[in-house]
Amino acid sequence: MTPEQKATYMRRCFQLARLGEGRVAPNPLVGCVIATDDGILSEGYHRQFGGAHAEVNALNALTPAGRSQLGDATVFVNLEPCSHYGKTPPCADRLIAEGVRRVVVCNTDPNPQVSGRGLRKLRDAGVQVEEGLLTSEGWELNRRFFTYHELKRPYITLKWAETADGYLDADDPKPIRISSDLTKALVHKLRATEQAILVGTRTLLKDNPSLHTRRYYGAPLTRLAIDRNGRAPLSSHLLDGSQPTFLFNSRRDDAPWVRLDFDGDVIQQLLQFLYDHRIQSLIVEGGAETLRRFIVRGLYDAVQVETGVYACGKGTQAPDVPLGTALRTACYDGHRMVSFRKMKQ
Ligand code: AOF
Ligand code: ZN
Repeated sequence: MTPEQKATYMRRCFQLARLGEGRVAPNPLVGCVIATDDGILSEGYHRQFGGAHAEVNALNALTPAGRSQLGDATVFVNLEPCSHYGKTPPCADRLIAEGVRRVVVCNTDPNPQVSGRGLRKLRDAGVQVEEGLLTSEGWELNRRFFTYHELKRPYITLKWAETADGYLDADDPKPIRISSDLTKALVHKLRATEQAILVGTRTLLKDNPSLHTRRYYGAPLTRLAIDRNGRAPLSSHLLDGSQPTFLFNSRRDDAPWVRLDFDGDVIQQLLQFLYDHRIQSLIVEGGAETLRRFIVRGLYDAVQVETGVYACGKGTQAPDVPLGTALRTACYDGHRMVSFRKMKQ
């Protein structure tokens, strides 16, 4: 099989994997293609959390004719086949039992229950294994999963909307409206692809945000707020019981309140809490002080900024972050939407 053919099949795995977006977290997005030099015999992907893994779905999708060619075929999968009994039996065992002779893998699995054991199992059984094909594309696809396991914290996106002249908010007691109906829907889309969203005390009290994803489909997002002195009124939207919610404070520890040591490092404790709750991605939606606390420590991976069409003249300035690698730029209703990856240090 030519290197071009192999790359094409691996990219097809990425496409398949993406079909699981919004449904498989905290599991990774995984796609699998079983192919020969002449073409694809079958395909599969991890469809939902707790369900069959990509390799199993691809093997189950083989026709009898396809199955008879399995000994001559190559199994492409963007993540190392697992070696552990999780919610499903090990994929490596199934591949071996089916008589697969060649496997091409993109990324190894950083999950401590796997981490190389899947590949070893295959090799020990005489399967020819090639690893490391298109690793950076695969890393990008599963950036939340890899960041979580490698850095022991969620993948962090800083997100804010600023006025045309660079303010998050005017000095008025009432919050200003920056997003349009259309860009709100896009913000809901971003929220729907991440697992948790955080706001600070001032935003919680001033904006009374609901942090919903009503305008987009997806699993319910976990809502988080920092409320050191427990000042959120019981009528707060965040206390409407509609989605999983945690309020970090210094006093109470009964759900949805979570007590933290505010004399210590609050951000670190909060990230540890998310790690312990297997939350792999976080949007920090403001306000200025909360964003600043993440920025000064370089504790973020991506930034998404919406620039609205109206100026407000004075108020709280939007944060200043070093521009990294541009991911997407778009314009809706005259609103500029820019997202970029943090500059590599
Ligand atoms: C694979 N193929 O398609 C996926 C894998 O609880 P379980 O059984 O679903 O196992 C989840 C773990 O398995 C997950 O954390 C990751 O390490 C691996 N995911 N492995 O061989 C797949 N989704
Ligand atoms: Zn598996």
